Amino acid sequence: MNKKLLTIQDISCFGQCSLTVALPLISACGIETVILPSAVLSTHTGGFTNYTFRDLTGDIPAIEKSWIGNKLKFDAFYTGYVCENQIPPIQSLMRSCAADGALRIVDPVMADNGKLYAGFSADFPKKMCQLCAGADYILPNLTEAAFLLGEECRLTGYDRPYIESLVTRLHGLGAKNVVLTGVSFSPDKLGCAVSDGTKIEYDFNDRQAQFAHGTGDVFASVFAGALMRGKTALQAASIAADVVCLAIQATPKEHWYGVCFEQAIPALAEMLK
Ligand code: PXL
Repeated sequence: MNKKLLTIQDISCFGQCSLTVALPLISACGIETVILPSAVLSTHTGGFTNYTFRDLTGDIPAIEKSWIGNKLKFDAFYTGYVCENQIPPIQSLMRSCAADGALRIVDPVMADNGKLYAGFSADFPKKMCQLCAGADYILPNLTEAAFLLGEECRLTGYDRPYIESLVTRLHGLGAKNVVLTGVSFSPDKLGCAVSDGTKIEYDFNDRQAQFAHGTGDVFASVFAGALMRGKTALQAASIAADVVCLAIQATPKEHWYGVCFEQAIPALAEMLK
C-alpha cells in the first residue's frame, strides 16, 4: 500500500508557505499527502498587513471522528504552523489515526530571527514543547530552539559546544531525533545539525546571499518526503537543504514573500530516483 503522510499546517492563500508548499513538494516525493488545515489566512503574517485569519481548531474533533469512522490511518504525521490551542487535539489525532510505527515529524514553526511570529503568545513555546515531547523528529531553527528551551536566542558568535548543548537539551524535551537548522560556523556556510541522541552530524551548503521567507517550510516538507522515501535523516536533510538553495537561486528579488520552489521540483525528483 502507498504510504500516507498527514500534514497539519495553515493555508496561507497567498504567500508560498505552509500547505501550499508542503502539498506539492511531498507529492513530488511520491508520497500520498493528506492535509489538515490548522487555519486559513489571506496571506502569511511575515510582511503583509490586514491579513484574515480563520482558526480551524473547532473543526479538528469532527474531522478526527470522521477519519476514525472511515478507519483512516497515516504512516506519518508532519506538523508545521499550528494555532495556540491545537496541541491537545493534534496529539489526539496522532494517537487515533496512527498506522503501526507511524512517524511523528514536528516542525515547531513559531519564530525566526530572534522573534516569535505575529500572533503567537509568549506561552506558545511551552505548549509546543508538549508536541515536541512525543516527536520522532523535531526541526527547529536556532530561534525556535531557544524559545523551546526558554532562553535567550544566539544567532551569531556561537561555537560547536553551544550548538551541541542546544541539541542535547532539545532531546531532553523528549524528541528522539533533532534536526537543528540555521547553523553556521563560518560566514559563507549555512546548514543543520542532525542528531539521533548518540551522534551529531552536520550538513552545510554555501550560504545564499538573499534572505527568503518560507524556506523552513520547504526544508521540512522535503525532509519529511525524503524520509518517507527511505532516506536517512542526514540524507533527507541534505536533499532538503539542496532544494532550498535551488529554490532561493530561482527566486527574483521582487518575489520577497516566498521562494520559487516549483523550479526545484524536477531536481528534487532526480535526487530521489
Ligand atoms: O513559513 C512559516 C509561516 C507559516 N504560516 C504562517 C506564517 C509563517 C511565517 O511567517 O505567517 C501563517
